[in-house]
Amino acid sequence: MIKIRKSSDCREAEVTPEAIYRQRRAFMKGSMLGAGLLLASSPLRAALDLQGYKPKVMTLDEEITPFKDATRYNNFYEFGTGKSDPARQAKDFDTSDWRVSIGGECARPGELALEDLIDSKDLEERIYRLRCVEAWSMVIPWIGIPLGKLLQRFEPTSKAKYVAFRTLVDPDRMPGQKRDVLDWPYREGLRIDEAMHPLTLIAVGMYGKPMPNQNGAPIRLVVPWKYGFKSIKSIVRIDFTEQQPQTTWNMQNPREYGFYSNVNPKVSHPRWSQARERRIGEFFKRDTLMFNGYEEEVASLYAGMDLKKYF
Ligand SMILES: Nc1nc2c(c(=O)[nH]1)N[C@H]1C(S)=C(S)[C@@H](COP(=O)(O)O)O[C@H]1N2
Ligand SMILES: [Mo]
Repeated sequence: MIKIRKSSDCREAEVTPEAIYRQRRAFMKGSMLGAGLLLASSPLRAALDLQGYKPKVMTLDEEITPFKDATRYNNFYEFGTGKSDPARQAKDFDTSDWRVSIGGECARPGELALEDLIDSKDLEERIYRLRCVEAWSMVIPWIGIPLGKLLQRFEPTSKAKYVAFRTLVDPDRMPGQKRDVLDWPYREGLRIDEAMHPLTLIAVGMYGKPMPNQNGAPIRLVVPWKYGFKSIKSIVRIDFTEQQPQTTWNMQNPREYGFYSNVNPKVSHPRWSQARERRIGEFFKRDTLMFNGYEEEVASLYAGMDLKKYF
């Protein structure tokens, strides 16, 4: 079984991000990679200086999904329900002046612009597997910071047992919201210990670039041991809560989607097995790993829990 390095083994990169990508070219086939971190003008560039960051790098010795697949095969219902819809329909989504509100059970609630929320000095690159509940998977080099590092600044109280997330609601800018295929806003939630886990990332970029719109610009969650739908995109609100928050897919179909949604090859979706998956770009299926391959890091969070009941 291929293991990622544990987060505690993250090494501080001495080299520039460009050099890191050059080193990795052997297993990176994305066509944009020659461009390294030379960013086109973008709102994020002004807000967060991705060119200047010296990332800690968490590697994963698996082939990285080509950039064009990761940006053309998406789930983002705010921009349509087809896999190719988000790339087209989110093309002109304007994410400048983005603000995120943080509230609920914390001592220092606030509404912050992106650059006040995330210090570009803290940005790290993390190559993670992402496993969709629909049994396809990818390997993505994200840029972000551990969510816990962001959350602790707001000083959660002892009542903060969960963290709830919401996506923007704006049907004029998110045309998929003109239909009620989901009960908008898209909502997600984590138990506080899951949110604080060092693997949980709040991401603002991928492949050395600002987050593409279709992948959840300008700021999204990435929880690598859970099915992809937990990784909520285009976040505008984060609340610490005492009660377990509502989550979109659980509200939509509680029989099929639980709150936890940990990747688990032994617990089938009611309509299909979760035992195997197809890596985008590969022909043969591969076995799905317990907790998506992050068992060593996260299994202790669920010690004593019946994962068939808490799926
Ligand atoms: N706001 C929002 N976030 C979302 C979704 C969505 O429809 N809306 N889809 C989820 C699902 S089902 C998956 S698999 C991942 C896909 O992320 P990607 O398109 O960057 O691969 O985003 C998740 N986050
Ligand atoms: Mo998904």
